[in-house]
Amino acid sequence: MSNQYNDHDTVPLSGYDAVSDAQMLARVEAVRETLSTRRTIRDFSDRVVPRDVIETAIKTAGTAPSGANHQPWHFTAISNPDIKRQIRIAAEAEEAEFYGGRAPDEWLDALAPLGTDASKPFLETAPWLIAVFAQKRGGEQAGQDKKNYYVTESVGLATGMLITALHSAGLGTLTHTPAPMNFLRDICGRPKSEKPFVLLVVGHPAEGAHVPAHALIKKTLAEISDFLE
Ligand code: IYR
Repeated sequence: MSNQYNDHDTVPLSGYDAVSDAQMLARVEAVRETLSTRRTIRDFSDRVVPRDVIETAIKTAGTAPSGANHQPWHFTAISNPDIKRQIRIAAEAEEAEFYGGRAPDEWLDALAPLGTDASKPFLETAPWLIAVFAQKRGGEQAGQDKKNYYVTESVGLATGMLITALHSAGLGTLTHTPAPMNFLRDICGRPKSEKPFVLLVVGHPAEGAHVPAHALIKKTLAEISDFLE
């Protein structure tokens, strides 16, 4: 092991202060309120976002739980206009095929209320794109080549935390998934062993941005949960 710990070493848990039931409820309600205003944004401002905000959001994502703590993710943050343009061109080519016949009617029907099409100008307008890659092999330390576990679950959890961090900072995001996304691996110079997971578009919402009204409607607590007490 090349870290400072031996196998089975433990350290005292920190970061969990004793919290009353009332405080707990107030805290979780505050988080619910913050996250309930998150909307998927497709209309971005070109306002510059400082790199250290993006770095801190990625660091936050990097604290996500993962199979055997292998942290099977890589984040490529792109603000370079030439690279954003390359990504837009490649994504729009995929989307043109998708909307032009590859997608089954049922899928296109499901997307109709969103009003999306093959045009993706936000890939150039937004100040940052974050390409998230999933690593089939890796390990607890960078540069290792061991089998990773629960890769999709782990990268999904990290991406959720990334979106949460960016929203908490006041930024808008779009979880963009042109399919297939292999072009991202080539443009970002990532190895074949990594699978593009999602392309996150990040920036301030454009002034006067609109979002689909129907997506405000969320399933109720009773519809998404049950309690076996
Ligand atoms: N990737 C396409 C299509 C698309 C698919 C789903 I599922 C969405 O929720 C939204 C869009 C696009 O980005 O337009």
